[in-house]
Amino acid sequence: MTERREVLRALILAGSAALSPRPADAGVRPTRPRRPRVLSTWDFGIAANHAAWERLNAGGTVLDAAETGARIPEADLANHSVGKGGYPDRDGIVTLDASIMDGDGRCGAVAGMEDIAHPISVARRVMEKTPHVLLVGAGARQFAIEQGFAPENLLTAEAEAAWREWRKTSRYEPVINRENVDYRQSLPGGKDNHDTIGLLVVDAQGRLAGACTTSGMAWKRHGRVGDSPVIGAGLYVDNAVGAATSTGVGEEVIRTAGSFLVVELMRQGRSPQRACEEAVRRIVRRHPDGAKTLQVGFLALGRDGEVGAYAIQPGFTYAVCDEEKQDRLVSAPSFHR
Ligand code: SD4
Repeated sequence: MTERREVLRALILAGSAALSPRPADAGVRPTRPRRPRVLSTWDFGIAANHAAWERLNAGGTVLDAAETGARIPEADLANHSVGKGGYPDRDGIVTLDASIMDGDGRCGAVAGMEDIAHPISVARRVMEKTPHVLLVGAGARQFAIEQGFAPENLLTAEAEAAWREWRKTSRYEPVINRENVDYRQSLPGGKDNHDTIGLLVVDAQGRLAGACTTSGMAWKRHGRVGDSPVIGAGLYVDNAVGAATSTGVGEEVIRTAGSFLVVELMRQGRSPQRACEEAVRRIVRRHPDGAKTLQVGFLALGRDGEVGAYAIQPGFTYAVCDEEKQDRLVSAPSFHR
């Protein structure tokens, strides 16, 4: 008799638990043991991950690690899509975009900034030294100089040569995985230069941060800003759930609030992988031709270290660094084959 009553009581309790209002993060999947990890977009992510990983292991915060990692491609002159050496806009001016964010919602960004080689560090100063989130153009440059960043010419001879070549036709047409591939292929080292770096970090406590930095689409209209410095588009981080970043045609990512969408889908219970897949499908669905000529890739990191990656087209690679392996490069699955 007592036993039956116990069973009944247990059933009632279970039922009322199922009916009780769901807490805000109720959909979040149970977390597995935490594992520190660094993830970043494209092949050049390997070197960036290394630097971030070292910083983390030397006692740096996740923000320190994200910033340190992002500075590597920014400083690489052979990289024509990030930092100094990046391809200029159609007027021959290099303008840089970057954002940084941690899992507590602290964030900073700069857009369309000229003459400053490390926009990611300026973005961090915006976050830490101002009440603002985003500084643009001349104001961002002025702030950077006030903060001690030295102005310099960001247009390298190689990037200028590519721009002059492009001007012969002035055809603006983003090409999948490589903008204006014809011009890049004609240059030494041009072939492997991919797009934006988005870098995500989680530490052993499940604290997250991310950084995203780019010179944007090559030959863009002067003043054009992509997704990378737009919080929620190119980057979003929430310690309760995870982090996401994007690469590819920024306009598409802004239209769908892509990185925010990935994190929200994870909050509702999707794995990082399934969340990236759904965010890509949302973009594809907007295009009657199935987004055949468009590339966007998302990268996601759960607070438990779980990884997700998905792109519209094949060819999107990302680098993973953790205790087991320091230099893993993975090809992301894609919507189109
Ligand atoms: C942008 N998402 O400015 C960036 C650049 C990029 O492939 O990733 N290009 O739109």
